[in-house]
Amino acid sequence: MPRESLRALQNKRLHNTVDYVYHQVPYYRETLDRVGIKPENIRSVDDLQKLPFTKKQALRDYYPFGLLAVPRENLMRIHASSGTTGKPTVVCYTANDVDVFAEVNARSLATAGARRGMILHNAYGYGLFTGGLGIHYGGERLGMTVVPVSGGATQRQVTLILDFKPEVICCTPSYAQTLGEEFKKRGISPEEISLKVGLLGAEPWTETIRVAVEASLGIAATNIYGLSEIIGPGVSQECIEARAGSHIWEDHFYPEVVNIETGNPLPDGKEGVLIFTHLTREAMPLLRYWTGDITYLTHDVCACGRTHVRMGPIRGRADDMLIVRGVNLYPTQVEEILKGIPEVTPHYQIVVTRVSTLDEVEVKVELTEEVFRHVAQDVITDDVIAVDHAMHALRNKIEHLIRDTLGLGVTVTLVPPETVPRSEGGKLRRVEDKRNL
Ligand code: DLL
Repeated sequence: MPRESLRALQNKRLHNTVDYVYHQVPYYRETLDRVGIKPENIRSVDDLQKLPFTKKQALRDYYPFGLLAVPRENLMRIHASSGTTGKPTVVCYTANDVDVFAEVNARSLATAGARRGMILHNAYGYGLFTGGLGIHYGGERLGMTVVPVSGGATQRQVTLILDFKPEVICCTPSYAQTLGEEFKKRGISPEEISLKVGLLGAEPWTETIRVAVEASLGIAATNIYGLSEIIGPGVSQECIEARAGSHIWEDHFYPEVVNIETGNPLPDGKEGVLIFTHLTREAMPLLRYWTGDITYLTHDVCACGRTHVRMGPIRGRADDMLIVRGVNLYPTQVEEILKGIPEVTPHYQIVVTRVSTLDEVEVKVELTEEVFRHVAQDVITDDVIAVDHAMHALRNKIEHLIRDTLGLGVTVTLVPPETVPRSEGGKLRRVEDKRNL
């Protein structure tokens, strides 16, 4: 759709949504009344800035059904995201919302190169988590053959992939790494694996992981992004043609990126907090929802021809950002540094502790199989001093790189292959913050 037509559609849908929530959701009527805004004041997306943000706290305060714009009986589905603290965040769908959920996921799959008739190995978790069912409905809508394997039971997953020969896999990037390692252990080369493309998401990942996963599974890895509050997976998707940012399905979810401190909108290319406004949601529409995810937008024309705006990779969540001795640190920044070091794998873990008043960061970094074998060999042949030197030098190199790039002193611990925690199907937590802040 040409951008002018898209804009006209967004303006109309936005006005309808604001009018709808003003009349159906007491929370929004009160919020808009408080800032003196009436639905007729919101005629175009340029008026969005007049509206306050909706934060996650509102969903907690009105748990479970207080933000519904429809009678509870009209709900077809309820999902929830696991709250790490307290109550989960509940998200509700009417039949029409489930229809849009299927549509945006079918669109995402097609954008990644999936087609009718292909087999989809869906290893996102089924249940309250939106990943499994969202992709499932999308695959069916596109006319694919869906294998609802869900997360976990890695041995069985590998067997099913070998037997059914799916072309498409959907799972978290960390679980794709786990599967890749399992194939390798079984001595199966990437050329022998039928998979052609992966839609990986639900957690932050980097080019390092993309390269590793593509090499081990023999796929083109694409990014799929989404969050429960907006719909689940299928909010944005990288196109197979360019794989340069993820197209946001902005005819349903209107995006903005704003300054984390001031809330002011940022221009293309500038990183800030990603905000979404529902344009077609029935059960629980949200205005200017503060995702907490950090990224940037670009309206540059994409090589694939799609006109939908693109977002960059998610650097992390504003609330996942570690502040260590005053320095802001995202785990993905450490990952980007490790990428340049051939002796180590993309598997790492960051442990933060506080010794009296001082924060200490330990980065556990896994040696590659090859380097580790050399080390072991030298130890056996009694060249322990050489090993000591080599490992000391490697550790120093990584510590210096991190200090020079991030301005943060850390301790690097080199660990043997396969000793850093792996994904067992769901999202992987790469940070252990033991500070009890
Ligand atoms: O993770 C929905 C989803 C399922 C997306 C399957 C993609 C694939 P939640 O559990 O509510 O929903 O978690 C949403 O996960 O705010 C981001 O912080 C993070 N996230 C999701 N996709 C990506 C991605 C699902 N591609 C939260 N890259 C979001 C980085 C992502 N982070």
